Amino acid sequence: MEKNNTPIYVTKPYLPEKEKFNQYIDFIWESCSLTNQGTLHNDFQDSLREYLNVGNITLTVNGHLALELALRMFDFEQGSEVITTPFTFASTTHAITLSGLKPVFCDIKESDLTIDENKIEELITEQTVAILPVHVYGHPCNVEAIESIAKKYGLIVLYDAAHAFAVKVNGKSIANYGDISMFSFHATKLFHSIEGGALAYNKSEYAEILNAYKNFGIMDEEHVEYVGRNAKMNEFQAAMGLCNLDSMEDILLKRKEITLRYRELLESIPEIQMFHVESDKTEYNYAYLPVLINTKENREGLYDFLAEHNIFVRKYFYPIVSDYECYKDLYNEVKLPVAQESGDRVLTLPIYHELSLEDVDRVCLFIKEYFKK
Ligand code: T4K
Repeated sequence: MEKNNTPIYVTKPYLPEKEKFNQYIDFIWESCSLTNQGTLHNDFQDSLREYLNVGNITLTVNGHLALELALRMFDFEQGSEVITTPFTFASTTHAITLSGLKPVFCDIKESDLTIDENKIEELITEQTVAILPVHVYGHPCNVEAIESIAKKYGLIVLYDAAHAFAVKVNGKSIANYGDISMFSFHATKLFHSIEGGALAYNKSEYAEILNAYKNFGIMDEEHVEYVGRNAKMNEFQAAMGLCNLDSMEDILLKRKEITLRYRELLESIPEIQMFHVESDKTEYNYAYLPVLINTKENREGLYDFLAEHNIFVRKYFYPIVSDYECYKDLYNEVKLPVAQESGDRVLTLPIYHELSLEDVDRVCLFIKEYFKK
């Protein structure tokens, strides 16, 4: 095999044309408005509202604080229970815990690794106030089933849609499901604003309070109505977001092309299970390239083998959250067999705009070589 030692990481941020970004930078220099809901912030908010086809957008400095703001908005009684998935990034569970609420873990489905909607009802108690599912890797949860459970029990649904930018279900933007959806615009996401996040929702009465919460609870110069945080997105972040939003079509096409190449090359390997979530019902965003390896031993072996060849894949999401040092004592008794096994077998392969099909071929050649041994 030809030796190519250029490192390939799991992801690489998309960067717009420097010239285009510089035009926004010139504008910032001229206006000397750097943060606190400036012109670019407001333009970005409007553009996102249109792109996501949703009633309201509240921009934030990152996705995690957006989740905390959304949880705070509902003023849940401290200690109340929130049903969520253990198969996610630390942020989802930490946001619940840091809000003084109790995460209750529900197992996931092997078919797409999202929360198992058939296991939610058995976890509902008098203390349950909300469901916080994750559209993990951009795979949409069963939004209809979750909505009907929430309606039946009077629960709030807050989606962690960190990975689900541009996903559509039943022809509708995913931002229209649940009470609020949180999107992350971190540099590692298919669409980013360096760091950044947004809350998307259709109830306009949430806007005033969320906008106050992200700015210390300040209503105007003489009135501070809420105990708020500082979670404001600045003008440089908004500039990057505005630049990148124009490239979405190109970004999605490129990621689809990469995904199809991986499928073509890997689907015949019996030790590897891939995911197909796009359908008549679902427009997917190709945000990640997760695969399940047949055993944990092979997952670890393949991870190391690829690293030896300068290919740095990731185990998103291992360990599952209920096994973190900070949570495991609380969840000893909780059985989450599908999440546990998926965490033991998952690998996310490199996918990013700049990744060439030759790079994909190189990754797949090494994967094939590993399984030949
Ligand atoms: N909910 C979910 C489900 C999430 O996945 C996340 C974030 C959140 C909530 C919270 O949203 P934010 O508050 O972050 O907006 C990364 C990201 O930092 C994190 O945003 C993301 N999820 C998580 C899944 O992945 P790390 O620690 O794995 O990233 P890191 O720094 O190891 O980067 C991965 C690879 O990307 C590197 O190997 C190289 C490349 N890279 C990264 C950065 C930052 C670059 O080439 N350039 C860069 O600037 O967490």
